[in-house]
This record gives sequence, C-alpha cells and structure tokens, in this order.
Amino acid sequence: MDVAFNERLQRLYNDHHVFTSRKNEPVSPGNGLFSRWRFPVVTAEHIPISWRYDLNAQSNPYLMERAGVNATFNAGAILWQGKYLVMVRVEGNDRKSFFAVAESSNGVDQFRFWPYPVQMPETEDPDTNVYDMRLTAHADGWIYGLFCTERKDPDKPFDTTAAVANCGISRTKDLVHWERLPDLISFSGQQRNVVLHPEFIMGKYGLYTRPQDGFIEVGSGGGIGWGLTDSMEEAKVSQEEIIDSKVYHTIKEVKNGQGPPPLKTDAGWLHLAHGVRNTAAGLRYTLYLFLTALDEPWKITHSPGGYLIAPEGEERVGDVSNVTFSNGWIRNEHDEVFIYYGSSDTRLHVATTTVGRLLDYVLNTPADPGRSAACVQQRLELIHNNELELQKLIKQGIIHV
Ligand code: M1P
Repeated sequence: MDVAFNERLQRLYNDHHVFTSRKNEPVSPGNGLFSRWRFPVVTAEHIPISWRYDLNAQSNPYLMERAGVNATFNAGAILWQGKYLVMVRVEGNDRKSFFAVAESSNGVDQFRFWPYPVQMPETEDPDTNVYDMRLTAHADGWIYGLFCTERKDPDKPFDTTAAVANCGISRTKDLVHWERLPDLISFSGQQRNVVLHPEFIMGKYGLYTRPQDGFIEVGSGGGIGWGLTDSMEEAKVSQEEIIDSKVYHTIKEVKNGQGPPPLKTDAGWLHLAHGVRNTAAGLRYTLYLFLTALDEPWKITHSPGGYLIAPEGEERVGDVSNVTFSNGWIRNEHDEVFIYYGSSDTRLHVATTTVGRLLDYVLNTPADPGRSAACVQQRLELIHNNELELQKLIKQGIIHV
C-alpha cells in the first residue's frame, strides 16, 4: 500500500471539501444598486478532484494532476427545482471549453458540480470549441441552451488562428440529456452571443443576435440584433434588425452583445448586456442594462448611460484581463436577482440585487448625453439638488457632514 499516495489523496479531498464549503458574504455598503460578494462563486479549484486527477496509484504513482482545468467562467443560469444552477464554461489546460452544471442552495456560495460534465452531442460538422451557453426556459416547454460553436475557418487553411463562430443550439427537459439541433442559419457572417427570447412573438421564436464580419472584429457588423425564426429545429433568421448599436465614445464603441435572456417585469423586458471599448491596454468589457417594450421586446424604451458592472480588484486580472461578461442571471420567487458574471475569462462571481432596484436604475438613470459638457450639466443638476437636500437634513438634525 502506498501510504504517501493515500495521504495525498485524502488531503486533496479534505482541502476540496473545505474550499467548496466556504461561506460567502456581501461586500458592504455597496452602491445601493447591487451587492458584490466577496469570493468568486466558481473557480477552477471547484472542479471535482476526479475530473482532474488519475486516482490509480499504478498509472499515476505521483498522484499528479493529469487533466488540469485552466478556468471556469461565463455561465448560463437557471432556477431549477429550488436550486440555483449555473452552466459553467469550463476551460481545460488544453484550451478547449465544455459545459458543466454547478449547483447551490442559496445562489451565493457552496456551488458543487454535478457528477459529470455535459455531454453535448455534435452536429455533422464537429465543433472545435463550445462556450458561453445562454439557458432559456421557453414557453414551448423546452429549456434551450444556445452557445457559441467555433470551428477553424475553411477558407484560410494556412492561418492557424482563423476561426468561424456560429450559434449552436441544443435543448433539454432535465439539464442532463441534451438534444442537439442544427446550428443557426443567418446571413451576416459570424454569430456570437445569440440568445433566445423566452416567449413566442407572433407565433415565432425571437432571437437576439450579434452579427459580425470576423471572429474577433465585428467589422461593419455589430450591435445587438433581433430576428425571428419559425422553428428552433431548423433555426433560420432571414432578417436581422440592429436594436442596440455600438456607439462612438461609449462603453460599447467596439462591440456589444446580449447577456442572458431578458427578465419580464411590469415595466418591460429588462436586458443585461456587455459593451466593449478600446483602450491603450486592450479591450475593456463592462456590463450594462436596458429596457424594452413588453409587447415589442426589440424596441428599447430606456437606456441608462454608462456601465452597471465593471471589473474591480482581482476581477481586473486574468487570462483576458479587464473583462466582465455575463450570460446568466436568476430571478427567484422574492424578485431577488442573482447576476452571475465572469471576470477576465478566469472565474465566476455573483452580484445580488432586486427587480425593484434594477428597474429604478433603468427607469431613472439618465442616458449618456454624448459630450463632456453635457455630462457636466447632468452632474451640476445633481450637485445643486443635493445641496438643497443636504441643507434640509442638516437643519432637521438628521445628519451631520
Ligand atoms: O474575451 C472576452 C470575451 O470575448 C468574447 O466576447 P465577444 O464575442 O463579445 O467579443 C467571448 O469569447 C467571451 O466568452 C469572452 O469572455
């Protein structure tokens, strides 16, 4: 019997148990709009030991990690049988991503992976890489998983970096067994960040798209698009309309993309999206909100200026630094909202808020006025109003500043 092997194995399991049992806590006082939580909710360290190590003392006498996991990030999310589930993008050391479900009772800590990763069927044209699944519980009774499928660009055989991105489509009733449907057909080059709207629109399926010319650069494409398809079994968007464009000198000047499926509220559909701007240090990805009309979810009614969440602290650094990206959020029965966001393509975090707070933000935050001088005017109005408020409060002895 190899004592050192067994001791090491025990230690690995003990440490993993302690780590995945760790409680989380909100970072206070927060900004009144959402609370960040101190620890990332899913990291590469959360991956089960048996997914990474060969536990056979004969074939792996040093008990070394044979199949390391590089990162766990950008997760779809769904409330399922009272549990908070995230469909995590797990990226191996070999750079290939796959999907795996992690589950928590409270949505903020103690996420544990289901026993096996998702075995996503392939189409006749195998995916090289799959990632960023959006989960939509659709009115038709299926749960759809739309994700990015990436393959080598057949038109550039000698360019080993040239890829083609498209929307892969799958569906399930239990989040374990998946049916793969044909990839989306659209007429605008490449597609990433495609999201299925949860309700039928005029008897059809509604899709948020993100057309782009190249794999990285959106080129003449870009913006969040909208299109309809008769069926998800042969999904085809013949007409795409850009509903939220990229705009010069904003948080979405380079590109943007719909995050998770929108949440239905009394005031309209609440959307979370990512916007990308350029900097001397490279691209910066932040998250923003907008609201669309209840009966016309492709029409924006409110669009607050600036970002909702931007990378902060350790979130700023990772494999692709300066990135916050979200493709999953959960609203529970108390109208609390759990925003799951990946940071710097490395780990997954949660920020919690409520539908009420998000609506207040989206309805009452001014739009980006587009010019520095106009921004100053917006801020002056705020400062003047606040001076009057503060004087009142000081006079009443309520606060001392
Ligand atoms: O690396 C940052 C993000 O880049 C892509 O997003 P987009 O298509 O908007 O550029 C995606 O690969 C995403 O997973 C990644 O987080």
